[in-house]
Amino acid sequence: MSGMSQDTICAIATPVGEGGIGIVRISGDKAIDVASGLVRLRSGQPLASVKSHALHHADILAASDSVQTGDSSSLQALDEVLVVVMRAPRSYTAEDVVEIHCHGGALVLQALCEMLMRRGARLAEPGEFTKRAFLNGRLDLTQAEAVLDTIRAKTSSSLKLAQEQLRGALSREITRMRDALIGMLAHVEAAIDFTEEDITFIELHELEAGLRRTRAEISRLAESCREGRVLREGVTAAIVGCPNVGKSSLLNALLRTDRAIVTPVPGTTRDVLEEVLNMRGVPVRLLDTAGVRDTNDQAEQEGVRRSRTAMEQAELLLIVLDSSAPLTDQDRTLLLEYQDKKRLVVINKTDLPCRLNPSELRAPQQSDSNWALVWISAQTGAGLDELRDRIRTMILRADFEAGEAAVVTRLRHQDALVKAIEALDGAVGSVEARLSGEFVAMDLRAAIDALGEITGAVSTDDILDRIFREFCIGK
Ligand SMILES: Nc1nc2c(ncn2[C@@H]2O[C@H](COP(=O)(O)OP(=O)(O)OP(=O)(O)O)[C@@H](O)[C@H]2O)c(=O)[nH]1
Ligand SMILES: [Mg+2]
Repeated sequence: MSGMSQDTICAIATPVGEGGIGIVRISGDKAIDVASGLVRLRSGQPLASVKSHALHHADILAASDSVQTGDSSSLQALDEVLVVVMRAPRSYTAEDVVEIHCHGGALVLQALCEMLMRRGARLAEPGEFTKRAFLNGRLDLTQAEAVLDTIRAKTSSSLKLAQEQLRGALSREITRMRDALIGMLAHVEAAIDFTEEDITFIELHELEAGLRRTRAEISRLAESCREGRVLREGVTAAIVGCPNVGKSSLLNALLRTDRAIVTPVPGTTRDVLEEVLNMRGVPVRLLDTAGVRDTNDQAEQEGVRRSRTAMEQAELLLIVLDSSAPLTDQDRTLLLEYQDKKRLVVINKTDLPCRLNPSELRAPQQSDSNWALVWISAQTGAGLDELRDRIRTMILRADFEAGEAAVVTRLRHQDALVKAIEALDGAVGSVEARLSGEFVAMDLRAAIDALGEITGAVSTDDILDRIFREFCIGK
């Protein structure tokens, strides 16, 4: 991998399709050289001598390959552009970078990239610009991941979290804990070398306290992973219930559009409909499903089967009941299912006279935080604000605020933290058992490496490939 970073790479950095501007990005030792054959500055200056980090007005000249006269009359203007040169190390990749800002159209950008490749650049792999930024020490791995999270953020809370991480909040925390462990390892190793009397009691005592303190800090950070992932990835919530209770009406009311078909005929919805919405800062993937009932209609049977699949996928079920009718056996069955999931019972149609007996709707346990009940009218909008609040509190800890403390947002981070915790447990065990310092040192090293994997202080090609594969080309 490191050999490849000698290559000069290029890619279209903006989305495909029509746009006001489209940007082609070139990075590497030969970036300026590769670009200068195609870019003719209006000022007449050669590209190699222009001021760094400034925009220059230019034309892209497309030469047919056979014409090598260098005579500008045989060259054709491909587009009028702005060019910026960012000399190493003050660029995103810390290499020489040239960005060419064209008019945004697929053809121009494609043609430009092809010409750059003919002049010796190579098409960048997904995430390769960011990977170079990492390999050249501009970003650590958590920051590289935060670049992707910023691009993908769906709510302002997820964006805030990504920005905190990009500014290094998580790396600082990890590095601080890792440094503490490295300090302890140095003491243990010194004691091993100084063999005649092994480690003294007071040192052991301090060591054990230090190990326990760092273990507690790591475990607190690991606990933030659920919240972090909810904000980064969102959660899936399925709207389920018997036919005609108002599931599709609820989806429409939450989205404030007529997304789903609503009719007074039971069995209207067949396919699962999916929409993402921002629920008080949490991205929620909302699934509207077919009403569950026994039916002979084949299409409806398939719809019910899909509802089941949606219920299994979802972390949260919004179980909709119709308050204007008594509970049905089907309702009762549904209320008893999926007790391992978070369940919010939504009693709809409160604008109509109530014929439902609420005493039948006891929570499995009154204190269960995975169960709640709200009364709403999808038609008038009554109770929808409370519903939104409930959804948020069911999926995020009440006191959780993005950007207050370092937060872990990926399973990759959490897996590494768990590895570190297990290693520290081993180290504490060895200290307690008064085993040789070698054992303590071995576990300490494992914990230090696990933390290092998060920031990239310790990394393998395999880890890097997995991370950067998720990126798009041009980032
Ligand atoms: N009065 C009143 N009627 C409602 C309310 N919500 C839905 N309805 C009506 O109930 C009927 C069924 O609504 P839908 O949203 O299609 O119900 P559904 O649960 O999606 O039904 P299926 O897709 O057939 O399972 C429609 O006539 C709606 O107008 C409400 O809050 N109040
Ligand atoms: Mg429906």
